[in-house]
Amino acid sequence: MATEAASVYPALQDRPLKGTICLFDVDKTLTPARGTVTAEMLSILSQLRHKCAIGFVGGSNLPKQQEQLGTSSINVTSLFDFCFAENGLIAFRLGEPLVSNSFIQWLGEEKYQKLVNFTLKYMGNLELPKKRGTFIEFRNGMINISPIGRNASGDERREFEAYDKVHNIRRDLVDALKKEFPDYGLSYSIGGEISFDVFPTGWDKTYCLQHVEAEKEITGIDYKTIHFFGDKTFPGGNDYEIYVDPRTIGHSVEDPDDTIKQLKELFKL
Ligand code: M1P
Repeated sequence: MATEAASVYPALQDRPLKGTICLFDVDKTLTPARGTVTAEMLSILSQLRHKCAIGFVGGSNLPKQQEQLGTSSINVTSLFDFCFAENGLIAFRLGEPLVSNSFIQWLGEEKYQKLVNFTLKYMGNLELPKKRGTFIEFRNGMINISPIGRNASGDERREFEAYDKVHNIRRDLVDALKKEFPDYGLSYSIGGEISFDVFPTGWDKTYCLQHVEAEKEITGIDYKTIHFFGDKTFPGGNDYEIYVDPRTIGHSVEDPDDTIKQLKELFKL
């Protein structure tokens, strides 16, 4: 179904800006934080897709991107040429899955359990205004750690985020993990409101660029112009590495309205 939907667009090699691709972060770039995409944004993306290739690269896993960008009848993988969930560890090209990579295989069970046990003990000693459930989410390419728990409601999320700004709960836990496991080769990224991601160093959003570069071998398209749009482009933000990567042209956005504004100016939409 996803491949059928993609067929209403010109083939990648027939787009007017053939060597250009636009990659987008999801939260606060295409949608409000953990919110859903607007019809206006979908329309702009569709217009852009007639000119060049488009893709998203999000830290979250694919089910969340499906919730935020797709609908019950529209598969998110049909809306973009390239879909990169978990920074590209889970990837789709024209609706078809690409090779994925595994955090647990990379780290190994023994080290993983040490990391989990340390984290759960640390969080067990925290006093917070509220705690909910799912404190560690095990994903394919990373783990996501949340001191309040991923089951927090919208209001509870905002309350935690405000509390964290004052008490630095996430920053201190990241520091403790770095100190405890200095030789694990892991990176820590505070990309959202209530959690942070943990993944092997190098498996940040630049990971997805290898799939973009591989297009040379598939259709011969050399994506020489790779635009990236994201809101967390500052050092420490989860868009930083790809934003400053020499292979991309980085665009920092305030929110989805700003993304639309910048796209209209850049591509005359
Ligand atoms: O896309 C940014 C982040 O979105 C979520 O963060 P939070 O739940 O803390 O707002 C998570 O899915 C996280 O993995 C992701 O990096």
